[in-house]
Amino acid sequence: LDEKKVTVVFVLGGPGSGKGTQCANIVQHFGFTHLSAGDLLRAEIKSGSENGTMIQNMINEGKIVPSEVTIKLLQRAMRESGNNKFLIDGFPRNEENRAAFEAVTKIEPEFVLFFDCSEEEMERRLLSRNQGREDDNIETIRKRFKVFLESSLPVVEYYNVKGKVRKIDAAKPIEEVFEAVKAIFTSKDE
Ligand code: UP5
Ligand code: MG
Repeated sequence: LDEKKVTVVFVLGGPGSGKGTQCANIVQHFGFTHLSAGDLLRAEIKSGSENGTMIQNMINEGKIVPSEVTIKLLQRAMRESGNNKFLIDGFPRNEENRAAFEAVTKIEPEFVLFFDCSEEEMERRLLSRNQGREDDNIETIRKRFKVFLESSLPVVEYYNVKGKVRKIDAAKPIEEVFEAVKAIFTSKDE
């Protein structure tokens, strides 16, 4: 994987802000490969890997899995994709994730999409998602919100200082959010 020819966009936002939903739309219009760090970790649990139990315990507590685990999964998925444009969804989640990814891959994100949404709305969405995610219960959701505020928002702020954050009002209906997303990806191509 040649880091000089790779384009990465980090897609960040609180639990239930719509990262996965919008990434699916971006893939169809702009030719990116969508890599959800959470999805990769859940697949790792299912595969019966030696880290599976540890990952499962962390997810059920809303805690952040050590970066070396997540970065290995991301790197493998990038290599296997055959693409060179990636949406990395739900990563980096803390300062350690961010610094380790940069050190290991030498990749700097092109920009950071940040989905801004109130906790009330995110909670409503997660409680009605019904996709069988074990972390979609009110106790774990509260823990996920706390970790997001304490550990993940500082990463958004780090990139904001660098002028890399594209903030989107994610409380609007899905179609309206995607209009705002599209405008960002289109202006980037000009
Ligand atoms: N929905 C979406 N957009 C909507 C809109 N505009 N209006 C109304 N409804 C909308 O959406 C959530 C729900 O809302 C869906 O039902 C959708 O239809 C609806 P979704 O697109 O799934 O939101 P998303 O932001 O992707 O929510 P998700 O729950 O996936 O976010 P999290 O960040 O909580 O979950 P993730 O999978 O990234 O991580 C899970 C856990 O894995 C973490 O808590 C952590 O323990 C672990 N993890 C790590 O340790 N390290 C990592 O790097 C990544 C994850
Ligand atoms: Mg998601």
